[in-house]
Amino acid sequence: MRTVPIRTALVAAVALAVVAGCSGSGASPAASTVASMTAASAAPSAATGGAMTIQGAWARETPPGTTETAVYMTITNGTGADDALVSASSPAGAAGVHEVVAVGSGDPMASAGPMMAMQPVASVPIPAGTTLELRPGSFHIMITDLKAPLKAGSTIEVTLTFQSAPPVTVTAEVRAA
Ligand SMILES: [Cu+2]
Repeated sequence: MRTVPIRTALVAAVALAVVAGCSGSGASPAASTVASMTAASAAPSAATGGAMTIQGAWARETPPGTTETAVYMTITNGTGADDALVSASSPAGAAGVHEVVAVGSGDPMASAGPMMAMQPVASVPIPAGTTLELRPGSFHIMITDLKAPLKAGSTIEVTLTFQSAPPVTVTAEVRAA
């Protein structure tokens, strides 16, 4: 497994993908999920609130002419029960949960690493007591068809829907990135 090159490619690919948009990524039916979920274990003290705790929510400022962005945050499951992030919504545009995957065969003769693409994901597990990190190169909330450009310093609201826990609405700070 060529995990190191993939990790490097992830960062670069996402930066490119955000600029170029990812509307074409849905046309990759042969995409194989190589990027694996990394739900880091949360400190026990973070799981005593009895609820989903969202921290550090931010959205990427949109370059001129772009009508989509990605939103990142950490979600800690303090409900005491296994759960999953299943969908997202936002008054700013059309929101969905995305993952970053490697596409292609991973041909060892190829000089370049696997190509990265984004695609919708139906559900992201968040076991009890763990923290799911939505970050560049991994899971994120994608917002397409933005009604207005996002300027750094402004905010947007995003509502997360879980399999079991009640929905949570967070305010994401727009940052230049
Ligand atoms: Cu995306």
